[in-house]
Amino acid sequence: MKGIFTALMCAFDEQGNIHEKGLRQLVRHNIDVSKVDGLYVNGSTGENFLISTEDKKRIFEIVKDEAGDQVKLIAQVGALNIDEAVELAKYATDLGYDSLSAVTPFYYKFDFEEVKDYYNTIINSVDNTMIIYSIPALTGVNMSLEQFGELFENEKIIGVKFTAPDFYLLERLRHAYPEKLIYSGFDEMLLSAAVLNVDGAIGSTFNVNGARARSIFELAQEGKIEEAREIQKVTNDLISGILANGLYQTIKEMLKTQGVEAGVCRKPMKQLSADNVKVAQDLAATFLT
Ligand code: NAY
Repeated sequence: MKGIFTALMCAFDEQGNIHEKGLRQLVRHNIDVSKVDGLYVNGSTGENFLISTEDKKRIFEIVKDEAGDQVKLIAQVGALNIDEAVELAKYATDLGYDSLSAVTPFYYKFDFEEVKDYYNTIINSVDNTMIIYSIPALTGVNMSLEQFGELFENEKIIGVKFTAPDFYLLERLRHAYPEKLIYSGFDEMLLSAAVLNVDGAIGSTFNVNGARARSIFELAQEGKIEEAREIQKVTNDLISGILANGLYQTIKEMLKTQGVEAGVCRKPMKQLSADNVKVAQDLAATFLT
Protein backbone atom coordinates (compact mmCIF):
# COMPACT_ATOMS: atom_id res chain seq x y z
CA MET A 1 0.00 0.00 0.00
CA LYS A 2 3.00 2.34 -0.28
CA GLY A 3 4.03 4.52 -3.22
CA ILE A 4 2.42 6.73 -5.81
CA PHE A 5 -1.38 6.64 -6.02
CA THR A 6 -3.33 8.61 -8.60
CA ALA A 7 -6.46 10.37 -7.36
CA LEU A 8 -8.40 9.09 -10.32
CA MET A 9 -10.53 11.36 -12.48
CA CYS A 10 -13.84 10.17 -13.83
CA ALA A 11 -14.88 10.82 -17.45
CA PHE A 12 -18.35 12.33 -17.83
CA ASP A 13 -20.22 13.15 -21.02
CA GLU A 14 -21.89 16.52 -21.72
CA GLN A 15 -25.06 15.33 -19.92
CA GLY A 16 -23.07 14.44 -16.79
CA ASN A 17 -23.31 10.67 -17.32
CA ILE A 18 -20.35 8.37 -16.72
CA HIS A 19 -18.46 7.86 -19.98
CA GLU A 20 -17.44 4.26 -19.40
CA LYS A 21 -14.98 3.95 -22.25
CA GLY A 22 -13.20 7.12 -21.11
CA LEU A 23 -13.08 5.94 -17.49
CA ARG A 24 -11.54 2.65 -18.58
CA GLN A 25 -8.97 4.56 -20.64
CA LEU A 26 -8.15 6.71 -17.61
CA VAL A 27 -7.46 3.58 -15.57
CA ARG A 28 -5.32 2.08 -18.34
CA HIS A 29 -3.37 5.32 -18.84
CA ASN A 30 -2.48 5.47 -15.15
CA ILE A 31 -1.44 1.82 -15.02
CA ASP A 32 0.25 1.42 -18.41
CA VAL A 33 1.71 4.88 -19.08
CA SER A 34 2.10 6.61 -15.71
CA LYS A 35 2.86 3.26 -14.03
CA VAL A 36 1.50 4.29 -10.65
CA ASP A 37 1.26 1.92 -7.70
CA GLY A 38 -2.41 2.45 -7.04
CA LEU A 39 -5.60 4.38 -7.65
CA TYR A 40 -7.64 6.44 -5.19
CA VAL A 41 -11.18 6.21 -6.50
CA ASN A 42 -14.06 8.65 -5.97
CA GLY A 43 -12.06 11.31 -4.20
CA SER A 44 -12.31 15.05 -4.78
CA THR A 45 -10.60 14.54 -8.15
CA GLY A 46 -13.25 11.97 -9.09
CA GLU A 47 -15.90 14.70 -8.52
CA ASN A 48 -17.33 12.40 -5.86
CA PHE A 49 -19.37 15.07 -4.11
CA LEU A 50 -21.22 15.89 -7.34
CA ILE A 51 -22.55 12.43 -8.19
CA SER A 52 -25.26 9.99 -7.14
CA THR A 53 -24.76 6.92 -4.97
CA GLU A 54 -25.52 4.71 -7.97
CA ASP A 55 -22.85 6.43 -10.04
CA LYS A 56 -20.32 6.05 -7.21
CA LYS A 57 -21.01 2.31 -7.14
CA ARG A 58 -20.78 2.04 -10.91
CA ILE A 59 -17.41 3.84 -10.90
CA PHE A 60 -16.07 1.48 -8.20
CA GLU A 61 -17.24 -1.43 -10.33
CA ILE A 62 -15.78 -0.23 -13.66
CA VAL A 63 -12.42 0.69 -12.11
CA LYS A 64 -12.07 -2.68 -10.36
CA ASP A 65 -13.10 -4.50 -13.52
CA GLU A 66 -10.51 -2.61 -15.59
CA ALA A 67 -7.65 -2.61 -13.05
CA GLY A 68 -8.16 -6.11 -11.66
CA ASP A 69 -5.28 -6.83 -9.30
CA GLN A 70 -2.70 -4.89 -11.31
CA VAL A 71 -2.50 -2.02 -8.82
CA LYS A 72 -3.76 -1.32 -5.30
CA LEU A 73 -7.19 0.29 -5.11
CA ILE A 74 -8.48 2.62 -2.40
CA ALA A 75 -12.20 3.47 -2.36
CA GLN A 76 -13.16 6.88 -0.97
CA VAL A 77 -16.58 6.29 0.60
CA GLY A 78 -16.97 9.30 2.87
CA ALA A 79 -20.34 11.05 2.80
CA LEU A 80 -22.38 13.28 5.07
CA ASN A 81 -25.12 10.65 4.96
CA ILE A 82 -23.46 8.00 7.09
CA ASP A 83 -25.80 5.29 5.79
CA GLU A 84 -24.51 6.02 2.30
CA ALA A 85 -20.92 5.87 3.54
CA VAL A 86 -21.55 2.45 5.13
CA GLU A 87 -23.37 1.21 2.01
CA LEU A 88 -20.45 2.28 -0.20
CA ALA A 89 -17.92 0.79 2.23
CA LYS A 90 -19.69 -2.57 1.97
CA TYR A 91 -19.99 -2.29 -1.79
CA ALA A 92 -16.30 -1.49 -2.37
CA THR A 93 -15.20 -4.16 0.09
CA ASP A 94 -17.29 -6.79 -1.71
CA LEU A 95 -15.70 -5.71 -4.99
CA GLY A 96 -12.26 -6.41 -3.51
CA TYR A 97 -10.93 -2.89 -2.87
CA ASP A 98 -7.68 -3.08 -0.89
CA SER A 99 -8.60 -0.31 1.51
CA LEU A 100 -11.22 2.36 2.13
CA SER A 101 -10.87 6.05 2.79
CA ALA A 102 -13.36 8.63 4.04
CA VAL A 103 -13.23 12.38 4.05
CA THR A 104 -13.75 13.93 7.47
CA PRO A 105 -17.45 14.85 7.79
CA PHE A 106 -17.89 18.49 6.81
CA TYR A 107 -20.40 21.36 6.46
CA TYR A 108 -21.90 21.00 9.98
CA LYS A 109 -19.44 21.76 12.74
CA PHE A 110 -19.09 18.21 14.05
CA ASP A 111 -17.13 17.86 17.26
CA PHE A 112 -14.34 15.33 17.54
CA GLU A 113 -16.51 12.69 19.26
CA GLU A 114 -18.83 12.85 16.26
CA VAL A 115 -15.93 12.56 13.81
CA LYS A 116 -14.59 9.57 15.73
CA ASP A 117 -18.00 7.90 15.79
CA TYR A 118 -18.29 8.45 12.01
CA TYR A 119 -15.02 6.65 11.30
CA ASN A 120 -15.65 3.81 13.73
CA THR A 121 -19.19 3.30 12.43
CA ILE A 122 -18.02 3.04 8.82
CA ILE A 123 -15.01 0.82 9.36
CA ASN A 124 -16.55 -1.45 11.97
CA SER A 125 -19.32 -2.31 9.49
CA VAL A 126 -16.91 -4.02 7.08
CA ASP A 127 -13.95 -6.37 6.96
CA ASN A 128 -11.55 -3.81 5.54
CA THR A 129 -9.19 -1.02 6.57
CA MET A 130 -9.60 2.77 6.60
CA ILE A 131 -7.38 5.69 5.57
CA ILE A 132 -8.53 9.02 7.01
CA TYR A 133 -8.91 11.70 4.33
CA SER A 134 -7.89 14.97 5.98
CA ILE A 135 -8.21 18.09 3.85
CA PRO A 136 -8.86 21.01 6.24
CA ALA A 137 -8.83 23.70 3.51
CA LEU A 138 -11.97 22.20 1.96
CA THR A 139 -13.68 20.68 5.02
CA GLY A 140 -12.76 23.13 7.77
CA VAL A 141 -11.90 20.10 9.95
CA ASN A 142 -8.51 20.49 11.64
CA MET A 143 -7.46 17.57 13.81
CA SER A 144 -4.65 17.65 16.37
CA LEU A 145 -1.89 15.09 16.82
CA GLU A 146 -3.75 13.69 19.83
CA GLN A 147 -7.01 13.41 17.88
CA PHE A 148 -5.30 11.51 15.06
CA GLY A 149 -3.91 9.28 17.81
CA GLU A 150 -7.39 8.58 19.17
CA LEU A 151 -8.62 7.60 15.69
CA PHE A 152 -5.54 5.41 15.17
CA GLU A 153 -6.46 3.47 18.33
CA ASN A 154 -8.84 1.55 16.08
CA GLU A 155 -6.43 -0.90 14.43
CA LYS A 156 -8.53 -0.91 11.27
CA ILE A 157 -7.69 2.76 10.78
CA ILE A 158 -4.31 2.25 9.14
CA GLY A 159 -3.35 5.70 7.94
CA VAL A 160 -4.13 9.17 6.72
CA LYS A 161 -4.15 11.03 3.44
CA PHE A 162 -2.65 14.26 4.70
CA THR A 163 -3.69 17.11 2.41
CA ALA A 164 -2.46 20.13 4.34
CA PRO A 165 0.58 22.41 4.28
CA ASP A 166 1.28 21.83 8.00
CA PHE A 167 4.70 20.20 7.98
CA TYR A 168 5.08 20.52 11.75
CA LEU A 169 2.01 18.34 12.29
CA LEU A 170 3.14 16.00 9.52
CA GLU A 171 6.54 15.51 11.19
CA ARG A 172 4.92 14.94 14.58
CA LEU A 173 2.51 12.38 13.08
CA ARG A 174 5.35 10.55 11.32
CA HIS A 175 7.33 10.41 14.52
CA ALA A 176 4.42 9.38 16.73
CA TYR A 177 2.91 6.74 14.42
CA PRO A 178 5.71 5.02 12.47
CA GLU A 179 3.49 2.00 11.82
CA LYS A 180 0.64 3.99 10.22
CA LEU A 181 0.55 4.86 6.51
CA ILE A 182 0.90 8.56 5.77
CA TYR A 183 0.20 9.79 2.24
CA SER A 184 1.06 13.28 1.06
CA GLY A 185 -1.97 14.96 -0.54
CA PHE A 186 -0.59 18.13 -2.12
CA ASP A 187 1.40 17.29 -5.25
CA GLU A 188 3.16 20.67 -5.24
CA MET A 189 4.58 19.79 -1.79
CA LEU A 190 5.51 16.19 -2.51
CA LEU A 191 9.25 16.64 -2.00
CA SER A 192 8.80 18.38 1.36
CA ALA A 193 6.54 15.55 2.52
CA ALA A 194 8.82 12.85 1.13
CA VAL A 195 11.74 14.32 3.08
CA LEU A 196 9.64 13.76 6.21
CA ASN A 197 9.44 10.10 5.24
CA VAL A 198 5.81 9.71 4.25
CA ASP A 199 4.85 6.30 2.86
CA GLY A 200 3.39 7.58 -0.37
CA ALA A 201 1.39 10.24 -2.11
CA ILE A 202 -2.11 10.52 -3.55
CA GLY A 203 -2.58 13.21 -6.17
CA SER A 204 -4.77 14.52 -8.95
CA THR A 205 -1.91 15.72 -11.14
CA PHE A 206 -0.45 12.19 -11.19
CA ASN A 207 -3.09 11.53 -13.87
CA VAL A 208 -0.69 13.39 -16.18
CA ASN A 209 2.51 13.68 -14.14
CA GLY A 210 2.83 10.29 -12.47
CA ALA A 211 6.35 9.56 -13.69
CA ARG A 212 7.77 12.82 -12.31
CA ALA A 213 5.95 12.24 -9.01
CA ARG A 214 7.59 8.82 -8.74
CA SER A 215 11.02 10.29 -9.45
CA ILE A 216 10.60 12.99 -6.79
CA PHE A 217 9.46 10.42 -4.24
CA GLU A 218 12.16 7.86 -4.97
CA LEU A 219 15.00 10.39 -5.23
CA ALA A 220 13.98 11.86 -1.87
CA GLN A 221 14.00 8.38 -0.35
CA GLU A 222 17.52 7.89 -1.71
CA GLY A 223 18.61 11.22 -0.23
CA LYS A 224 19.17 12.76 -3.67
CA ILE A 225 17.50 16.02 -2.70
CA GLU A 226 19.07 18.29 -5.32
CA GLU A 227 17.87 16.06 -8.17
CA ALA A 228 14.44 15.74 -6.58
CA ARG A 229 14.23 19.51 -6.23
CA GLU A 230 14.85 19.98 -9.95
CA ILE A 231 11.94 17.68 -10.79
CA GLN A 232 9.68 19.29 -8.19
CA LYS A 233 10.47 22.64 -9.84
CA VAL A 234 9.36 21.40 -13.27
CA THR A 235 6.35 19.74 -11.64
CA ASN A 236 5.37 22.99 -9.95
CA ASP A 237 5.71 24.92 -13.21
CA LEU A 238 3.15 22.45 -14.57
CA ILE A 239 0.92 22.55 -11.47
CA SER A 240 0.81 26.35 -11.34
CA GLY A 241 -0.22 26.35 -15.01
CA ILE A 242 -2.93 23.79 -14.28
CA LEU A 243 -4.25 25.63 -11.20
CA ALA A 244 -4.41 28.96 -13.02
CA ASN A 245 -6.40 27.40 -15.88
CA GLY A 246 -8.91 25.23 -13.93
CA LEU A 247 -7.62 22.17 -12.06
CA TYR A 248 -9.68 19.16 -13.08
CA GLN A 249 -10.81 20.55 -16.46
CA THR A 250 -7.21 21.21 -17.49
CA ILE A 251 -6.02 17.74 -16.51
CA LYS A 252 -8.86 16.26 -18.59
CA GLU A 253 -7.91 18.37 -21.62
CA MET A 254 -4.27 17.38 -21.24
CA LEU A 255 -5.28 13.72 -21.12
CA LYS A 256 -7.26 14.13 -24.34
CA THR A 257 -4.02 15.04 -26.11
CA GLN A 258 -2.75 11.61 -25.01
CA GLY A 259 -5.68 9.81 -26.60
CA VAL A 260 -7.68 9.43 -23.39
CA GLU A 261 -11.38 10.30 -23.74
CA ALA A 262 -11.47 12.07 -20.39
CA GLY A 263 -14.76 13.88 -21.07
CA VAL A 264 -15.82 17.00 -19.20
CA CYS A 265 -16.40 17.93 -15.55
CA ARG A 266 -19.87 17.77 -14.01
CA LYS A 267 -21.83 20.90 -13.24
CA PRO A 268 -21.61 23.16 -11.33
CA MET A 269 -17.99 22.95 -12.49
CA LYS A 270 -17.75 25.02 -15.63
CA GLN A 271 -16.36 23.94 -18.97
CA LEU A 272 -13.17 25.47 -20.30
CA SER A 273 -13.37 28.27 -22.87
CA ALA A 274 -11.64 27.72 -26.21
CA ASP A 275 -8.74 29.87 -24.94
CA ASN A 276 -8.41 27.74 -21.82
CA VAL A 277 -8.50 24.55 -23.88
CA LYS A 278 -5.60 25.95 -25.88
CA VAL A 279 -3.67 26.67 -22.65
CA ALA A 280 -4.23 23.05 -21.56
CA GLN A 281 -3.02 21.76 -24.90
CA ASP A 282 0.07 23.96 -24.68
CA LEU A 283 0.77 22.64 -21.17
CA ALA A 284 0.50 19.10 -22.53
CA ALA A 285 2.87 19.91 -25.39
CA THR A 286 5.40 21.40 -22.97
CA PHE A 287 5.22 18.95 -20.08
CA LEU A 288 4.07 15.61 -21.50
CA THR A 289 6.69 14.06 -23.69
C1 NAY B 1 -8.65 13.71 -4.00
O1 NAY B 1 -9.41 13.27 -3.15
O2 NAY B 1 -8.85 13.51 -5.19
C2 NAY B 1 -7.52 14.49 -3.55
O3 NAY B 1 -7.61 15.18 -2.56
C3 NAY B 1 -6.24 14.41 -4.28
C4 NAY B 1 -5.30 15.45 -3.84
C5 NAY B 1 -5.56 16.70 -4.63
N1 NAY B 1 -6.45 17.57 -3.91
C6 NAY B 1 -7.52 18.12 -4.50
C7 NAY B 1 -8.42 18.87 -3.61
O4 NAY B 1 -7.73 18.04 -5.68
O5 NAY B 1 -3.64 16.38 -5.88
C8 NAY B 1 -4.23 17.30 -4.99
C9 NAY B 1 -4.35 18.67 -5.67
O6 NAY B 1 -5.28 18.63 -6.71
C10 NAY B 1 -3.01 19.13 -6.22
O7 NAY B 1 -2.04 19.07 -5.24
C11 NAY B 1 -3.13 20.55 -6.81
O8 NAY B 1 -3.29 21.48 -5.77
